[in-house]
Amino acid sequence: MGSVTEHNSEVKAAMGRMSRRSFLWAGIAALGAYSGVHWLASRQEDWGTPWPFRRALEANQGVGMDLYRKGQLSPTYLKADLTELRQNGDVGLEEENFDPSEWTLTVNNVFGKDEPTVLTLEDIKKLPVTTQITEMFCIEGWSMKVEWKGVRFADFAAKYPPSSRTSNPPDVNNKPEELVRYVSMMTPNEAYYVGLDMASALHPQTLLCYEMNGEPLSLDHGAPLRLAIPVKYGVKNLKRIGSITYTDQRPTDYWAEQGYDWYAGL
Ligand SMILES: Nc1nc2c(c(=O)[nH]1)N[C@H]1C(S)=C(S)[C@@H](COP(=O)(O)O)O[C@H]1N2
Ligand SMILES: [Mo]
Repeated sequence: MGSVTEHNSEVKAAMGRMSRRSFLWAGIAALGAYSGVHWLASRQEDWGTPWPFRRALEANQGVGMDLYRKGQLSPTYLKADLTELRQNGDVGLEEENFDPSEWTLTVNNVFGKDEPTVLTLEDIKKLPVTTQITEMFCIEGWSMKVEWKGVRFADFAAKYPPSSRTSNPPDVNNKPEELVRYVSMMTPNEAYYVGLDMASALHPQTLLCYEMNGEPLSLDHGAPLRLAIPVKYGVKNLKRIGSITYTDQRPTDYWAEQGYDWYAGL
């Protein structure tokens, strides 16, 4: 934690306002940087403020959009780099008789629709397929490199668009800044939920996934559909997506409610 003492007084003041738990995150981030996650470390420098301290500066909505504008990509890997799968976190996966073949996805606030849009896995699979190998970092201090297969959230949003905040119709590909600013995703039982800034949701590496390492998702990895969002920590990689809601109000978030950074960005 030596580096913490070197931060400027603004950050120190912010630290004073943080919970012990957030402080723990700072330690974990420092540990990550120490163990050679240089990309992570440099990303923090780019943004000026290490992310665990950003909670006090959340008025700065520019963080996510910045990432989007710079076009920064998470590193991608080869099949030879894949690491063993790990399972972690089962909040929202409690239903014992959950049947993925009966599953549907509810999309709220699709542009021009008064009623929720209800989709099946077949509907999702009709969208362009993307495969990528990226690393998922759990805040507990481990990571895994996974081959994810699914559809870009950006492709999904182009087909099922959020509303615009202007009088123009939404243009997901060309004018993402005009869209409502957030996306909420929840498990079917609403026990686990994540809030995402639109820029991170539309990042080209953010995928709605139905396969990991060439196999359909298992139940404990979030079958039949989960989020892979390598610009965020593991906590945001929601398993078993039941609903997607476009909104201009910053959504509630399971771990942010426990005092963690809302962005949880890498
Ligand atoms: N529904 C749900 N999704 C979740 C969690 C959870 O508890 N419930 N935990 C998160 C955390 S903390 C991590 S690190 C990853 C782990 O994904 P994995 O089980 O595929 O390794 O899932 C994320 N998604
Ligand atoms: Mo995690």
